[in-house]
Amino acid sequence: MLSKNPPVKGKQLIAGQWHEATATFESRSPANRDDLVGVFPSGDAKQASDAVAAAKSAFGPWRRMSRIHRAEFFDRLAQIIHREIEPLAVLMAREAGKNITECRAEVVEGLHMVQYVFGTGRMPVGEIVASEIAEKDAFIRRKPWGVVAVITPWNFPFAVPLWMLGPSLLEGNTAVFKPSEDTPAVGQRIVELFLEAGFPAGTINLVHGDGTVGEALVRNPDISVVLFTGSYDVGRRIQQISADFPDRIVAAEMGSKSAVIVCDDARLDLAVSAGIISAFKTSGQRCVSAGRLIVAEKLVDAYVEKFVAAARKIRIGDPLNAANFTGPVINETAVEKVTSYNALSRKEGAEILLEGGRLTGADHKLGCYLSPHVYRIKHDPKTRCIREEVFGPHLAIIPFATLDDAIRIYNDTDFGLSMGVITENYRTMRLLRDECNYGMGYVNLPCIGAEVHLPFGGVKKSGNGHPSAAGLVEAVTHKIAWTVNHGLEIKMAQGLTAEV
Ligand code: UN1
Repeated sequence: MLSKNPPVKGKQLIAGQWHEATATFESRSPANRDDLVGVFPSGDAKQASDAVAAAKSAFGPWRRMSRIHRAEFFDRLAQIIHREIEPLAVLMAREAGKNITECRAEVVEGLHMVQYVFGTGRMPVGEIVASEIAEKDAFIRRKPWGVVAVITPWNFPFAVPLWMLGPSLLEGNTAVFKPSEDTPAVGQRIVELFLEAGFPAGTINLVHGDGTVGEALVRNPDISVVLFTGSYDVGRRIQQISADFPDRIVAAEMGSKSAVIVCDDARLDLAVSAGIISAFKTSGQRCVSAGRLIVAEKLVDAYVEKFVAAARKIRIGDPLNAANFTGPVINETAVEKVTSYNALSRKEGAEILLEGGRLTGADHKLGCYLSPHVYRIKHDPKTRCIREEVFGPHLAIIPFATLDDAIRIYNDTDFGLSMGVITENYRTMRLLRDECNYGMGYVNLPCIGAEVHLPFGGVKKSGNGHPSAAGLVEAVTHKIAWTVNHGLEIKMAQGLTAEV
């Protein structure tokens, strides 16, 4: 599938001006390393600081604009995205290696946030609350923080940036966006669309590059909010650096070891589909992907048989062929990581049901293709392969005896992002809902597939509880109490005397 499209020429966008850089890096398709998607500037500390300065000077005029007018830029953006669904999806399939059907769905997911933000512009914002003093009106209002750093991953290179940029800009903040160095072309395209929609210069700035430029952004004292989705290690580092800035908000959505719990009354076919989609859609590279299926002992033999048969049939290949279920993993580092965890599972005593590994046939030899690795293993808290995030097609099936065991096993990781429960029993559903630690729970569904108007985020090492998507308004604004006296004399709350 060597592309005929010429490579994208990457640039930084600072204060509405495109800048080239001398130092560059390449973006190559994980489906075919000979396919050069583009060449991009490796940002440095100077560019990061110029971008923050541009966002800072655009902040005043932008926040003073009517909220409804800010929202109307998103209406124009929505119309542009509608027009661009197919080219954006094709670019994403090349650059991120996700199947074209998933890429289209992701563009639509980003569009949903833009539509949500536009609609929110005319919705009530803040609250009017009672005061102890009859003559006083009291309000809870929201203010934007200032400059937001948006640091995003390659696995959702379109939707996740829009989840973050949408609410940030609607509320009157300005942004510096650093897309993943694995998907800079999609990142740059997003910014081009914002410019076409007429967002004023400096409201959105773009810096390409690796962790060096990300770190320069995070160290900049003029950054008020960092919105981050990515690995636990990077998120933790952002939190540590940000501890020096007492009023800074870091909304970090990090790792996971999500799971689907298949109870003994589950409908088998539904449970198998939920497991396959949760574990292997996007080649297991969603932050919400299931690394574990926790299956009732009574059902596990029948489940394993059907599940493995279905997993064998998964079509892996060219992301631009809609008949394939999934594409490659993102890069060589991912191939190495997943294969080393596959080997670890064997070392840790797993019964291998489907041996995963690199695909090297004619259709796969130029890309980073991996087949699913599935094993059965007894729960043991010391087993690393069932506790650590792998981020690839690597799956443990863990039997459980009682619901208390299922809860214990589910909670026995450092993460808590997403959970699927397959049951027909409302008591079981409620027990697992309340006793497991996660941010997003699904019943008779896979543990992937969130919608933008719901909170998105997790607990423990999965994040600090600041939701992204629609709930992000909590991170990108701060609340103020605003109290107005309509009387001609001063009356104080709590009965405090006002006489002077
Ligand atoms: C992610 O993997 O970082 O819930 C985001 C889902 C998608 C978003 C995933 N809507 O699967």
